[in-house]
Amino acid sequence: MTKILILNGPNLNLLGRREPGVYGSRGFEDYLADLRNRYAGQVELTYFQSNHEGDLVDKLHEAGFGAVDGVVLNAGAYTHTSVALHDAIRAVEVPVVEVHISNVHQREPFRHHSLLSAACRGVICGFGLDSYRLGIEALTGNAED
Ligand code: CA2
Repeated sequence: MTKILILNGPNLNLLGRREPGVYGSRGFEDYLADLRNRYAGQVELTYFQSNHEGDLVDKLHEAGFGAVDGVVLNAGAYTHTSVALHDAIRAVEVPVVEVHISNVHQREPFRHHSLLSAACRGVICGFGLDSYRLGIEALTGNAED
């Protein structure tokens, strides 16, 4: 069974409770239950969220040397600031797909640049929570090269 870690960064614990116009009205744990049902028997999904940059780096290290087959990462605002996460993504041995719920390119200019994209296998943004499913599809080989 393919193992995938979904890693969420700062403030994503607030999904469904604030800013529904940008991020939708569903909490992540609720969506995760649907994803687990969808991939039952095929993909084992583990989930971790933190508001702390170092915790996200630690989790990438823990997962990224064979504990999982790939990582779907929404680093939240750290996407735009974190050299530490860039370095961690480069350091680990498993592919990391960067995802965003919103289309960051339609938003404020400071969201247009990602420090992580160059280190990631690919980037998916703007499809709401479905961005995570698309990230899983990419990692499980359902997306073509
Ligand atoms: O669109 C995305 O997924 C983002 O990664 C979300 C980040 C933002 O800083 C990125 O530029 C784009 C912010 C996540 C904050 O999530 C909230 C959820 C509910 C209420 C408030 C914030």
